[in-house]
Amino acid sequence: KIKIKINDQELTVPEGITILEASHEAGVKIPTLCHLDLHDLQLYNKTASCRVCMVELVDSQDKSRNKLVPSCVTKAYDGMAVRTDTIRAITARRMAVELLLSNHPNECFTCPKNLECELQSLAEELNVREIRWEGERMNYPKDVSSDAIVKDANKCIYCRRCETACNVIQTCGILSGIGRGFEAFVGPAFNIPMVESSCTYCGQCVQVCPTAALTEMYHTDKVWEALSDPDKHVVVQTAPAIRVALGELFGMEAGTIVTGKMVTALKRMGFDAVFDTDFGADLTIMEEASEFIYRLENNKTLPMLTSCCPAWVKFIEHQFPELLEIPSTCKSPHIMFGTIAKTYYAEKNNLDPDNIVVVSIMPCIAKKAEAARPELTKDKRNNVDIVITTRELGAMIKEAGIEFDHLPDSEFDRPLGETTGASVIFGTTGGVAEAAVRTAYEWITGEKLKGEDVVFKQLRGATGLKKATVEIGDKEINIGIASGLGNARTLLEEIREGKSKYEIIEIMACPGGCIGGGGQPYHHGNDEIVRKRQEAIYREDKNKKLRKSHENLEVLKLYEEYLGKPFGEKAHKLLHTHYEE
Ligand code: HC1
Ligand code: SF4
Repeated sequence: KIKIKINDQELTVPEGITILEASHEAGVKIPTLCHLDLHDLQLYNKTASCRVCMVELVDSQDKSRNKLVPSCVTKAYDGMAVRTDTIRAITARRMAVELLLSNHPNECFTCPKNLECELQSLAEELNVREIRWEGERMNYPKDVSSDAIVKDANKCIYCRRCETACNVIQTCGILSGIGRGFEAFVGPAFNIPMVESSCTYCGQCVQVCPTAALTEMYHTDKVWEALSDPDKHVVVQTAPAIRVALGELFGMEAGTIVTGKMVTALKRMGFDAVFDTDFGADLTIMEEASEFIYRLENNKTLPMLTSCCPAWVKFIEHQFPELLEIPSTCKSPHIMFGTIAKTYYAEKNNLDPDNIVVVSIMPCIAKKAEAARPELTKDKRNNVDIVITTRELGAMIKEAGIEFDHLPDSEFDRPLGETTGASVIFGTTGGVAEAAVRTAYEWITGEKLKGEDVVFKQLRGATGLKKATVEIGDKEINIGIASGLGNARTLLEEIREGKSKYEIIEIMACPGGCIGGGGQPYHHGNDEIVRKRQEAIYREDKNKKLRKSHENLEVLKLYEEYLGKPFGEKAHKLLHTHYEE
């Protein structure tokens, strides 16, 4: 332990701590911009590039030797004295922001990050009242080449957070510094369009970008257009992770469950039917558990990898093309849902599938690119038409003038709105594996899992890489669970080297799973938010009457009336897909 002083407050702090970390203990706020310290998500950005956290180091002998240092990377030492509130420190911090603003498009009104932008809130916090220097500006065209991510290099402040998320956490290596000095920004090597890079569209770079240099491609207007077309029957489905995060956009505590309010809001917006992607998740488990048992009993390729995360699918296609035999062939739940909406649901309700528009509300940016994949769009009748993120849904609710926090609860429509606890937990890392195990266990052993026996604790928690064993009858099933593509890489390398000991591997591209998705409300560097969403997902599971996918009566009816056997011929044709190198 060492003794230091911050603004005359004496503190005893552990050795090795930075001034910024020590300042929290003193209850002093030092503003930051490039800095990220997300312990739960293992994401640390300590580039010290923005200089917004400057503080004054006091020389007790000679004040003229005081110096300014960035507090995020300067370690405290015994006897150190720091002032965060001198005119020199305050001016230096404000100047850093003013210089960034001097080369920043002055378009806050229309910026997609308006009121969510960390540069904007810093300008307010630091009392910047004019942009003193205006001169030459960068003027790069926006990259709108992909269906998923928009890159606006003019708004890049070179904090390198996206680069850390992409290269260190996701190990994708797409983003790096380009150009020098005034013209520098972060983008794919040689500044090729995003669509030509190996980007997975996981959106983790978007989630951490403090400005609007990286945002999702907005598709809200397409939804309004569909809703206003009297010839269209517009159905909407909501992913499991939306209900535990949407409330944050309306000032609610992270982890508040807003399922009922969300359904009411969607009905008021004019959707013809409001359904739940959880139905598609239960359907996925019927197919995936059947596929797993088939592979296990017939000595086919194992481990079987889950396939519901489209960013992860892109990752394996780009980075491990020789392993494309091992992911499950199941389409993802929201795509399965789209297929069923345009076939079974259309037939049952005498609707022309060409007039049905399926909208998916997803916590994910990659789902936009997934819905546009050629093998899924070959037959437009089999897919999802528009994907919007949780944030875009929040924007639409506001646009519609709906006072979200005052809404009463409503229920999803039927039949595609019946769901179970197993499908809710898809929203968190470990959830797909747990849902699959609940079903595989009962199908293999013929025994019922009663009460809380459905909870497989060893598969739970937010850790990025989990290894667990579950006993199913006389078999031990080894399960690997990765969230974050860097963790996925670890498990895939084991497979490539012939060292994998798993029968099932679940992979989600985003740290924490879909609850930490690139399209979720911005966590602004607070990883407690993702943890609270996870707790809410587990609560929602516990509150459900039915907790196993194969108990979903509407799903069972769908097989009886339309699909035939799980993993049978018709189910295969409609609910399975293939992957491409
Ligand atoms: Fe997910 Fe999924 S859980 S991928 O993890 O399988 O996005 O939320 O909708 O499709 O169900 C995401 C979440 C989501 C699908 C399901
Ligand atoms: Fe990297 Fe993911 Fe961003 Fe693509 S979306 S650049 S893979 S972090």
